[in-house]
Amino acid sequence: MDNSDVSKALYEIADYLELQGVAFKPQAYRKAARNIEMLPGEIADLLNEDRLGEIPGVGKAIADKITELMKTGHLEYLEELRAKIPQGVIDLLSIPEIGPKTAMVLYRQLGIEDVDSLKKAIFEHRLSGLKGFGVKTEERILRGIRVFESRGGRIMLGNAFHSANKLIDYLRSKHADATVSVAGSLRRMKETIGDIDILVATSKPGEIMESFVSYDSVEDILAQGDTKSSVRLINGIQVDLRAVLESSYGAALQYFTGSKEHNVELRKLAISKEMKISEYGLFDRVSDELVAGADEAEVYDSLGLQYIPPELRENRGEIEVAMKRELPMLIEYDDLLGDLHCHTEWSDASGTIEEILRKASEHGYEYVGITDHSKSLRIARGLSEERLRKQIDVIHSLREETGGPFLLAGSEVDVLEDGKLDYPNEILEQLDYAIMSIHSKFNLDERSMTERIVTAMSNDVVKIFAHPTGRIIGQRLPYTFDLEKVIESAIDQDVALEINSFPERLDLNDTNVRRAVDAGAKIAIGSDAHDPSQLAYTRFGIATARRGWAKKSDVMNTLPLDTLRKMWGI
Ligand code: DGT
Ligand code: CA
Ligand code: CA
Ligand code: ZN
Repeated sequence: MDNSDVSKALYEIADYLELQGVAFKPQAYRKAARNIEMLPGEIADLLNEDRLGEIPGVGKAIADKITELMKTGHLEYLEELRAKIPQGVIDLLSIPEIGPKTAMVLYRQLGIEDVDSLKKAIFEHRLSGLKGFGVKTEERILRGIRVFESRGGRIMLGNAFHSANKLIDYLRSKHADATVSVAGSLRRMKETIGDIDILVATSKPGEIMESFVSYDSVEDILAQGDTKSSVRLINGIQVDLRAVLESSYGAALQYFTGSKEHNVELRKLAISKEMKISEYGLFDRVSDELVAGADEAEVYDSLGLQYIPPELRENRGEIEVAMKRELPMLIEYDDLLGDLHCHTEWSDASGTIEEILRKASEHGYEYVGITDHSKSLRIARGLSEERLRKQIDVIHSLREETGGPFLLAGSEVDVLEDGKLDYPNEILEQLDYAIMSIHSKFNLDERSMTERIVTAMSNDVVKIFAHPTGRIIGQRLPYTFDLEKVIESAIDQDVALEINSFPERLDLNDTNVRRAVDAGAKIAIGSDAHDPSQLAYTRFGIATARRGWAKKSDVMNTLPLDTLRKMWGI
């Protein structure tokens, strides 16, 4: 039970009271919740020292509730509120256009319990039957739902990364003397991000907070203080900014990078070593002397640990391994020597082969593979056999003309239902390599799907299996197949499993990468660029590889061109 758990419970109470039409009390609960969120220390310490009343906005009644919740893990008052109204009704309040009165009418009269049942009711035009509601109201609420959904859930790493970098550049440009870093799940490069966390070390927190809340893209200031401020950007993303002194910057960076689960383990380790750790530093338990604070690496070192890169901090065994100093040397962000998965305007992308080549050169690559779609994939304007032959010729002649990265003639070939590839062998043989992909017939049973994949892999021209599970974040689940068997077959057949770097895909994901790498499979990190600028997406693929504990040597496209060509016999 920590600060955020307590404030969450208080916010929930506030929402319930608001739904019931209670005056003033909701604001009081929210104020207390906000102040607890902003507490610099642990609320557990205040409870132990009987000092809850010192938190602004926390009077006797709220203090009693906090005490009950923290001591028993249960709060009777909140349970009673929950018993009266389903929690989903609270979510309705987050939809623009819906206030407490409307939410309660929808719940009482139509039994609408959450956003999904509200959508259903609108599609069935059940709202327009209510007094004071019309077709116009339905449309308005539906638009509100769209807005709610676009900002409600977690955001794709790619979007968050972009927004955060712009904001960080802005803060750095205005405060050259401050140290600014990203923290939280974004620093860990998780595939989706709840909110962006930024940490600054500064002796003038007030000034940086002022710049932060007056940033161009800020839509809403949720909180502003000297140690923490929160805003919502116009794109709906929430950003938390925390300011600390240089002397505790390393400890704060460690703490706010998380994950929470990693931190919990680290705290246990500190205790076992007669130390205590917080966002202020690592301290000797007895003397209270500071052991480490300014430098993050020193925090890990002082705990007897090898430095743990942020991408590994998920409490997936990294602390134990770091204790033995056996963490893998992860692939680095500049280790790729080429990109083997790129599309052009020959199929469904924008940009020419020459433009891809130019971008590849900017990335410092030795080689780049053009892999447009195959003929069956009509929606992606897949290349007919004739067009593919022509493209191969074009690639060969461009190869002669231009310096820079070496152009490889590839193809992203669909795997048909029976495991055959979408082009006859005589054409496939003219390619330098093929990537196999499943883009259709996702609903086979596990055995047939596994068989289909394994059959396709046995074709010699296939060097990479693209986006192996087919999942699309927030849109499509992976198809059903036996990943263990596919990994085995990939190893046997010398086929690399791709980490598709498209932010919506990141497939294989981190945990599957780890399974594949542990088993000894090779990985290929492809951008799947559908525009030359998207070659930069490999950054997210590399992040996923790192989160899957992959080393440089696990990744096929860190190999120099010569080695690759020898390996492929081209
Ligand atoms: P997110 O935003 O859901 O993608 O995930 P995070 O990991 O960025 O989580 P967030 O934004 O709630 O907090 C940032 C970091 O701050 C988190 O990774 C660890 C640390 N942190 C926040 N609250 C707590 C807490 O109550 N206890 C501990 N031990 N750490 C916390
Ligand atoms: Ca976060
Ligand atoms: Ca946060
Ligand atoms: Zn592709």
